[in-house]
Amino acid sequence: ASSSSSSSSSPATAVESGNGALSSAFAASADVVIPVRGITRTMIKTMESSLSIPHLGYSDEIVMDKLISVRSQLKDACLERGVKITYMPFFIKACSLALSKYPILNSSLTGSTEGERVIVQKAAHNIGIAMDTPSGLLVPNIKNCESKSIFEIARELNDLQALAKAGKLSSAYLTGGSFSISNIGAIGGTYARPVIVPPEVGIGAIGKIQTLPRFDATGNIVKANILNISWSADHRIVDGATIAKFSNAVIGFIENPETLLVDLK
Ligand code: CAO
Repeated sequence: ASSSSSSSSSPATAVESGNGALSSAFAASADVVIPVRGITRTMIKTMESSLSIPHLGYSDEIVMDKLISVRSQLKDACLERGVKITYMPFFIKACSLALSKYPILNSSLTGSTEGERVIVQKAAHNIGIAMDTPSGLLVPNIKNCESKSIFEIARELNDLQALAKAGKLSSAYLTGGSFSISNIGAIGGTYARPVIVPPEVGIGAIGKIQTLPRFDATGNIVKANILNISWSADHRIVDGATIAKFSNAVIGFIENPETLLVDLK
């Protein structure tokens, strides 16, 4: 999930960084043994548990033209209030609104035997954000996005990024998530196959915005800002039609950001 490079770092330094990603620009002269601990240990545990979930993959593209314009209009005003606003808070809010329509995606499947099993649809939209931090992949969550404004979500995301950078994310931020988003496009790439974070049942991966040719309503080729979105859902309790409808709802909010105003609280 993350990488680091430094022409002056030795293999020993890279091992000490603890993120398990050795990407020094020189060829190592000997094998390096990396102890599995900390975030790497947690990642192994989470991913092994995720393997037991049958992942349903679904992707689509989003025309970002209107949101790019909206964000550029709001960017300076938010900065004056001390908050950097990116596309993420809009995606988080759009997902929260879509989760209200399709609450099965904000659920957990509990119980290990057939008789014990129940689906718990959660009231709180605690949306996890996959973060590439200096110590590796972490997924802190923003609690109760259903009752927060886009500005409040942006402010919390700024705070989480600062805490992650300083290595100070406490377990309160890292537990209790109910749905996740991974902005892999912040690093690069278009499509992904995101891995569900148990006990959640859904995750979305956002690709990078690309300027690509598309047809307009009259059949002319136009420049469009396109972002690909890839979803994974737990196919034991979420079917293909539901993830497709959920995705359409998110796309509707992002392509027409004015529709986010209707549910403003
Ligand atoms: N396409 C185009 N531009 C993007 C973008 C995308 N997908 N994502 C971010 N940007 C832009 C932002 O809008 C911002 O632009 P300005 O400089 O003009 O303001 C800039 O890139 C930097 O954004 P950011 O990365 O600081 O902030 P963010 O809110 O978009 O994302 C975070 C925050 C934490 C999700 C991101 O920094 C990150 O860590 N992404 C990696 C996630 C990851 O590791 N996923 C894999 C998980 S599985 O191993």
